[in-house]
Amino acid sequence: MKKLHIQDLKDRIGEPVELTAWVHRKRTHGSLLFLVLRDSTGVVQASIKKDQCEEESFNNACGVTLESVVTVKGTVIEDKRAPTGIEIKVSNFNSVSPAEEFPLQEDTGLEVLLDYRHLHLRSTRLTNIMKVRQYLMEYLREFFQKEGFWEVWPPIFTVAGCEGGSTLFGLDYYGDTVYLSQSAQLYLEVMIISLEKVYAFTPSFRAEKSRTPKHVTEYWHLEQEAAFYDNEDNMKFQEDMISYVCQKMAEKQKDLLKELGRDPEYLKKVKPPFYRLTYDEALEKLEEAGVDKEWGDDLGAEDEYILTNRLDKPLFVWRWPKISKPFYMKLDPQNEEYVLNDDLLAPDGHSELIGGSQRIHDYDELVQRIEEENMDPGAYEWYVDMRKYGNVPHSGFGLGTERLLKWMLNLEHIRDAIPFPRTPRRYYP
Ligand code: NSS
Repeated sequence: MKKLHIQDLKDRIGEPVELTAWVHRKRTHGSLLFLVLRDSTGVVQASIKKDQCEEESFNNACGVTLESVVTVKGTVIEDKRAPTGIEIKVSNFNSVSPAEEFPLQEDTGLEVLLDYRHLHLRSTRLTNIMKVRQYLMEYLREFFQKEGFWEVWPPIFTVAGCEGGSTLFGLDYYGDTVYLSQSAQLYLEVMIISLEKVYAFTPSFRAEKSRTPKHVTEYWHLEQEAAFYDNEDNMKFQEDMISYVCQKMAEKQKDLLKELGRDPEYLKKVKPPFYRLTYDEALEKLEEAGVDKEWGDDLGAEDEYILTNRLDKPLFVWRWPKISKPFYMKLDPQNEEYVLNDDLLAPDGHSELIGGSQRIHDYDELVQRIEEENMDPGAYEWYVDMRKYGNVPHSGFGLGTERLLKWMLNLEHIRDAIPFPRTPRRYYP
């Protein structure tokens, strides 16, 4: 059964049609009833006049509730006053799946909206965001294909984290403890030895303690790993990738962007080179702004805001102190107190989009770093082992796709960038 869609109606002006859709809005003017009908492709106005359709149809239509599924038969006409410039003049109306009174209204509060996420996802705004999200994933994949990368599928049950133990979710695995993946990086480092340039889209899990507009406990992580890429190649790839998806979105999805309140021109300007500050330079900037930080401190939300406020494209903060970053990052041969890495920050305090680095490929250097960090070498045995058999310099990064979407659409909170947000206090529905 192939259904007619609202987007196809513009090609059917003057023709009789039968459309099945949801009742999005309803308004009456005496003997004239207007319904706005919705499906996945958009909305259309349907007008039902008492003297132009069967009496039973008119009565049924008058009693229809919002979110009911209905089938209308009628003629498509052009009407400048209708929201989309066309209208269906209805001759026959049928309620296919009536809805109970819809519990969500314009003024429904946030917590209730989240409790009813299964219904709220029908809203025009969230529907449009989900469409942009799909396009974002598509354009990202397209970029990787264009650059000759292989997509790979790492595991979600893992034996060790790579971003520190404090945000690991552990679970019982037939009597053993395993962890939900924080990052696929260590596994991607395996895959590059055979495929050289790889990427993966996976869910990553972080047992975050803090509730902020940029953290969820489950997010979609896009990770890249490439043999023979140094840190500079890695940063270049990141800016080309971000710029590619911004250009493509601005070019192909103008209407969606405008409906969501983001000017496509803003995204069009996101072109390389991005801004760059070394960690030390970033600290100086913060000091000028009156923020005192200890060398080695991480950057907080406030700091990120100060550094990126009103920038027209993202900012790399690169070459961080070794003490503030994980064990696997390659030490800077110029000064081993630093690592060859970058964090890519989105403008206007939209937070860190990407964390990337060159990796340690030398066996002894890696063992030494694991010991220095007092980590359990047993958990990383296989990761270290592969350094014995023909490893090469390599780099990679991880991008939080919800964060990228949050910035691209200027969303206030990351929860709207994902259909069913998981936060420390919420895993329902
Ligand atoms: O911890 S990261 O900075 N880096 C890694 O996990 C590396 N092992 C990735 C790699 O090199 N393959 O996380 C990467 C990105 C970070 O920049 C954010 O954009 C995103 O993952 N991220 C998150 N997004 C949403 N919610 C949470 N809690 C979150 N944590 C990280």
